[in-house]
Amino acid sequence: MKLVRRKAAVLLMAALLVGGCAPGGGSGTGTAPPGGASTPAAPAAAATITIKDFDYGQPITVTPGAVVAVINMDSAPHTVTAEKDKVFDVDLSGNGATGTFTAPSEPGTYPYFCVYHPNMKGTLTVE
Ligand SMILES: [Cu+2]
Repeated sequence: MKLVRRKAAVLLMAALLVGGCAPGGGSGTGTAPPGGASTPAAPAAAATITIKDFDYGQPITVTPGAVVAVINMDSAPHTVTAEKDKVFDVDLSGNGATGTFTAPSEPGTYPYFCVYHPNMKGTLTVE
């Protein structure tokens, strides 16, 4: 883990050096970050549910069929399981495990829960 982070730092350094040497840079006023900062990388998740302390956090709203990312910060495993016909169901082991599911294509409100801890409840709104 440490090694990876260090490698990333080195790469970042290299990128910065390259950027610094690029022509046209220098003393410009309010230089925009080098291109691509706003380009969505790959099929990015429309929203993220962060599970922490046995809580799903704020309810989220997404468009039909959107990809929803889930991250489980707890050490315990959790799921995001739709109450209605399990139209979505993702199981996450603990300690930062991530997963994704596809939001239903039908607009509506989708309550979900954790199969391991049924007192955990959240709501996904599709509209
Ligand atoms: Cu749980």
